[in-house]
Amino acid sequence: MISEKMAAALNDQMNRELYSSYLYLAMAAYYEEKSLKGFAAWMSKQSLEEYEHAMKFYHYIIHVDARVKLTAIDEPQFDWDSIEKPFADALEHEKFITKSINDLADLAVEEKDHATNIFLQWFVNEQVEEVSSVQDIVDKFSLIGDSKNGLFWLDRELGARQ
Ligand code: OFO
Repeated sequence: MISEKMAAALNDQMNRELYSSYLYLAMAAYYEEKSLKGFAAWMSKQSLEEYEHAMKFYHYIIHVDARVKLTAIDEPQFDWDSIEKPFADALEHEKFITKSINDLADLAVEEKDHATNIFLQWFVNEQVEEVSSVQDIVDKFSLIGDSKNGLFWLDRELGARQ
């Protein structure tokens, strides 16, 4: 069993993961509209990954006999003023998610909830990967600057994401 406070915090994180999925889908749609199919495909895969993250919380909450509570998902932004801005925003968003995962892990330690703390370690590691991969893309945008060739190359590279 987990505490009510822990269950509420896990439900909040499930909502943030669903919001992340929604946000990346909005970014995918933005790139579809710009005919940047590779960026759209990358964001679409990211959206699916975030849905999977949300489902990990969903299953864990049920597994520990707590109550899943689905709350409203905020409406994400749907337009950006430059091609690289969604990735810059994604980086900020992943840093925010990292902080919220770390806060959850702190709460689990505070509550001596070892099982939840172990469950959260997967997310702690995942966030290192997520921030690093988005940072890498943001850095590539800086490198290519205004080059159209660079943009097409990056679109193709990101479209190859498995
Ligand atoms: Fe983008 O990360 Fe979920 O947790």
